[in-house]
Amino acid sequence: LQIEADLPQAARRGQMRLVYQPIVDLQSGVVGGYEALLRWQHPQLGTVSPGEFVPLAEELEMISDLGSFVLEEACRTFQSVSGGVTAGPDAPAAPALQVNVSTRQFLRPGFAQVVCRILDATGFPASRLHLEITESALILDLDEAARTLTELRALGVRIHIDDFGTGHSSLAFLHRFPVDGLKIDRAFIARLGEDQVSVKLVETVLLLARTLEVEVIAEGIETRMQRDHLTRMGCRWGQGYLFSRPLERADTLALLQADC
Ligand code: G
Ligand code: G
Ligand code: MN
Ligand code: NA
Repeated sequence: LQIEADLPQAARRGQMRLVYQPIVDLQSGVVGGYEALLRWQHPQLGTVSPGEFVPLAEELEMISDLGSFVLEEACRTFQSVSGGVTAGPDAPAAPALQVNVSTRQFLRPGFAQVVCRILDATGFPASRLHLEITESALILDLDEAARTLTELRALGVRIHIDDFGTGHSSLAFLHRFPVDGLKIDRAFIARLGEDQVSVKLVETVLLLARTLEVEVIAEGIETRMQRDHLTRMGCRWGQGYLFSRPLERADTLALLQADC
């Protein structure tokens, strides 16, 4: 497989880059954060999706290096803009940086130490770093997950559950593993106008989030109808093509600069 042969050198050859998708307050439109999304620009194959190469990187035991590259690049990029700013008491909160962490990367012993080292090296504030993990990261190895979560929270890093609703986490899990936010999978958002079950599901997640006092982000919002529906249901945060596609680094920096 060509991607298997080329993946080990891809980052070193400068073929890996991050794009950043804004996360907005659905009422005001104000940007509250950005999700970093990895892109592989392959010289022959064009853009290869992380959906394809992240599982491969996990199999090839390369996910820790790739994941560290992502974390460091994202933190460095954000810190390069907001680093020198001392916010006054009335200043709006600096935007969060959401970074995806694969299950194997999360469960690898020493992951929290890697995060700690990158925060130290870049100077990026832990409280602005929100890691997105999926439900499987919590379920596959309960002890390691509990240990890592505790260590990350001690650093002040926040944890969001990505693709929420598609995995197997139960209420008991959310109780045992305290997290800071849930991202409602875009499959449910896509069906909001079409079936009542999706509406009920989204309402249930919103209620759950309110009860647990965690943030909710609705993913994959593509239409005003979806946005309005979510706003009426009390969802605060949203992300999707309606607001913005993922932005190149330079465009992200320009937006961040304007905020500072
Ligand atoms: O951006 P796109 O829709 O192609 O992403 C496809 C999948 O890859 C999504 O599940 C997304 O969470 C994941 N992904 C995107 N960027 C990263 C990354 O930097 N690290 C990991 N582990 N997964 C990522
Ligand atoms: O699994 P995760 O939620 O991290 O995946 C995020 C992926 O969703 C990114 O690859 C991003 O490109 C994609 N995405 C973001 N907004 C939209 C949208 O409005 N519609 C669709 N179909 N995909 C989106
Ligand atoms: Mn994500
Ligand atoms: Na998702």
